[in-house]
Amino acid sequence: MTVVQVATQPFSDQRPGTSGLRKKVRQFQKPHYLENFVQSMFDALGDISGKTLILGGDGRYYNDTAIQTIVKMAAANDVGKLIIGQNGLLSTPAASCVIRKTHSFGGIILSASHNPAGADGDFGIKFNVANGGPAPEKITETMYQRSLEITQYQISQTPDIELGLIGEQTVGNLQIEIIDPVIDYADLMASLFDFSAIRALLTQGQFRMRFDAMHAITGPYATEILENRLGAPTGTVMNAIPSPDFAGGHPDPNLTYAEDLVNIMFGEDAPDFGGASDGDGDRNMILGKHCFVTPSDSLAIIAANSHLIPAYQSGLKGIARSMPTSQAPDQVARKHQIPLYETPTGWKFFGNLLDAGLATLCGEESFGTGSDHIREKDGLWAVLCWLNIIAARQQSVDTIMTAHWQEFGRHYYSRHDYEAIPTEKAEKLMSQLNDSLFKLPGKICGDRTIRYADNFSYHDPVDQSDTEKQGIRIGFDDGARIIFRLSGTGTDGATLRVYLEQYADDSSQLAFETQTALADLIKLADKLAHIRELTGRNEPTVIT
Ligand code: G16
Repeated sequence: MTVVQVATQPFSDQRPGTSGLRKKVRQFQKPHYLENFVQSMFDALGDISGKTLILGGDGRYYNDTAIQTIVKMAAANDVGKLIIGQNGLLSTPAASCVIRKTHSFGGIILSASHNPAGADGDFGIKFNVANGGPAPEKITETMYQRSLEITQYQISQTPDIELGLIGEQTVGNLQIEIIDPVIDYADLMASLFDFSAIRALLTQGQFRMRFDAMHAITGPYATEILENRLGAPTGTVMNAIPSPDFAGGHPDPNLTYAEDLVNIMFGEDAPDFGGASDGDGDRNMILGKHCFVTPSDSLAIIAANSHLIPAYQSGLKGIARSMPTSQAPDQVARKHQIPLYETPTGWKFFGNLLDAGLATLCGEESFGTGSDHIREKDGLWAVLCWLNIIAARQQSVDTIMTAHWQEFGRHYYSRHDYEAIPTEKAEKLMSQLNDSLFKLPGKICGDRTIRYADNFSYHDPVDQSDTEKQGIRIGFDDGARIIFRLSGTGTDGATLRVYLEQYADDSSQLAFETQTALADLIKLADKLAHIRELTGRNEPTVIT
């Protein structure tokens, strides 16, 4: 095997964001761009010689090209073995599952999540560590620092490998194993849930469901689990064939982008249950007949009903949620007398809590829910949680959700996104707001008084690390909150996210339309942050 050292120059924009390095495909296609980052990653990981890594992605445009490059670089950098999903496919949760099952050193996952794909779309690369979870910031920061000083990378001059061929191959001393991307994950799901109760629900009564794979990675996983193993009728999984550009769509499972499923679930003769997942299979959306479950409520409801799911029957150690996620799960934690952890946005912050056995369930408002079964959020797992709960309770989504609000109160919740704002404008808005925080506590705003205003910082109880400036929180005396932060996953300018939350526990106050219930807070958010004035935008781009 011939290894060449290729001279290169650093790129200044390779700092990983909330979840790895995400850029336009065109950026990744620039000469040396991908190679520089991969070499920086290998260098930052220390001694990788002889180690086993998992490799796969969501199948988007450039996935297979990037895999062939990474294989050649892994061979040149003395990696011992690569375990690769057939045709280069592995959903993010499946990659996490396989890293853990094979006790690998880590894994390289190629995905830009729900961001659109294709030649003009986005691409991404992230590294997951041995626990199966996203690399913590100290590692991603080392990768970035390395990327700023890199002068050469190593690559082998070898033919492309056969990505379609299950079994073993070699590239020099590097062993390659191509695996079925679905089986290990499907087996793990079968070990967590009451598959016979779900099978009975899906095959023996009137219950009907649809799952929207949005032409992305979960098609094969959902077909195997829901149709083949659980007996749901063929066609239950829609948009099931993954395509490199997600059929031109935007596989973000929310009310705006999962339009096909939303039309079915809010249409005439709607099925009883609808679920969807995103580009790489870690996000989820849960719908009932003519109703939508917010991700924050979904986490709270799964937690409150977790005793019905075999894997969680013996109780939860704790619940963790990201700071902007609504406080609905806090109510459940309080009642069940288990700890509730509030972390910064980013699944990587849950890893330590899960590893240390402090939390069992985790969730984020950004359509992410998961548990200690892996170290990523998991779209199909969330769908199976709901199916298991419905099978056990024999009640509709709507009935379960309404009963939950009656018991715990309702957290009206919405996120307003202002996408593709020029970065300087977004930064100015955040810094002005930040500078005004000290004078906000005690301020009266209509019927409410501001109780606290700060920029969230997190102290990790396991590794004692501190993470600062994770979003501006303004909390009111009635439990309402407005949160402002800039997204760490966008690829076009800056995205301002405004999170709005209001609590109601009076049974006459539980059935309002969400945006109506939040109307006062929406106005207040604009007043406090001068959104219209500073961004020139009159309304959000996306409301979830
Ligand atoms: C990623 C992270 C999540 C985070 C989300 C949104 O999700 O894994 O933890 O909540 O981005 O982050 P931001 O608000 O910074 O854009 P995914 O599904 O895109 O990998």
